[in-house]
Amino acid sequence: MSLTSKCTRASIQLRPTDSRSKSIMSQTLTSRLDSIVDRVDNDERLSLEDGLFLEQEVDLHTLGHLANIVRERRNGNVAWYNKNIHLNPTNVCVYRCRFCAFRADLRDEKAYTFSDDMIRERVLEGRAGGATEIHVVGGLHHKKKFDWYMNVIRTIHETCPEIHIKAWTPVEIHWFSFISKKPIRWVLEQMMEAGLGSMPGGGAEIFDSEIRRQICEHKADSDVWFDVHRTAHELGLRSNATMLYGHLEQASHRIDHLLRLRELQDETGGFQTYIPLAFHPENTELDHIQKADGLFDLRMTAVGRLMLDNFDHVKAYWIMLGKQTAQLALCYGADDLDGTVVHELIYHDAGAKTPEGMTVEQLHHLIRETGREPVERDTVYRRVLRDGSDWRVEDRDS
Ligand code: V47
Repeated sequence: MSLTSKCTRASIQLRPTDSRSKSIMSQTLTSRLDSIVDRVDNDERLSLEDGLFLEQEVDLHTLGHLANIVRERRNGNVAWYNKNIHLNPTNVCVYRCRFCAFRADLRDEKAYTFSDDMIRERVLEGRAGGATEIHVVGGLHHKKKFDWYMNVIRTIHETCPEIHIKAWTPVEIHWFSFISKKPIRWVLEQMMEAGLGSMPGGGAEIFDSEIRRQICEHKADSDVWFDVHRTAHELGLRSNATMLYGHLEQASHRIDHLLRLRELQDETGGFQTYIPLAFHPENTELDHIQKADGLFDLRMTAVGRLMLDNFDHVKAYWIMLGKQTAQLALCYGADDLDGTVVHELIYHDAGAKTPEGMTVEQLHHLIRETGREPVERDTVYRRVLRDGSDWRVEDRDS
């Protein structure tokens, strides 16, 4: 195994000044890596210092090798995917996150808001294509009352009760609590009654308060993000978690972010999947930043897999990574490619060049090319048995 020394980044290692100290340093690094390898082999927890070491000192192939051990231990050779459709009911948003290309002001030319008929049409399109899930997130509209957001969920559920509704981030739930003047728990209960099935992982960005202040000031902070997920888990909802990387953050912020996720997962066990998200700068206020490259994306996938020892799944969101990096990610810790993803807007507004959706045949081809076995899942990772657009979930005991 080889080690890299990236001296230009903030580093936990001492810089060598002569050949003797170089050799001492190399021994120290090697024994540190040996200790990590042993712990990964024995399914033991890695520390904050290990996380920084992995990020800064360990080469990508070694990272991938280690992450793949964890990936295969949890998911074997399976690569999960689902048939899903996206609905962003409005892009009008009171917040002005600097990384966001999707949002619009009330009177912007590109501002839009879905009517009930448009929502129904989207859901019926999903049903006709055999989607098992609808992923719903959007802006926080200046003029819409809590009931409008409730109506989005109710309309979807009434139109197609069998489709799983994965909707709203903690940022939205917090906003609903603010406009309804009701507690978070009440908001979640109302949404569940209307048809909410689980929550996506968005709105996490980077939990560090100083970075958060610089990229999304005013929006719900990390305490709120965790409070909403904790409450959702207590109510029996499963949820996902993301991390937005490749903007103003440093390695220490990323490892801190992962450890905070791991801590809540120890407490509740309610997270299903971790999704590392690369910042796409086009059409944002941070467009001077160069997008992270594929090698860095793989690094983030692998480090996430290694640090989040209590998460079952790591997603390679192909829409964001591009198809080839997403394929490689299946050998660098990821076990899930997300889905057919029809009508994605958040990444495409920010310059993503990937298609807005993929067919099941294309997903199968992509997965099989990597030597993995494609398995369709529903939102809560039950195997889906499919006959065209008809589907049912496999009994877990069969
Ligand atoms: O929270 C917004 C990110 C997230 C940009 O749970 C951007 O299954 C990059 O959470 N460049 C929303 N990222 C997407 C999300 C998600 C995606 C796929 C699956 C799941 C899941 C969740 O997208 C936001 C933010 O972190 N984002 N703008 C941008 N310009």
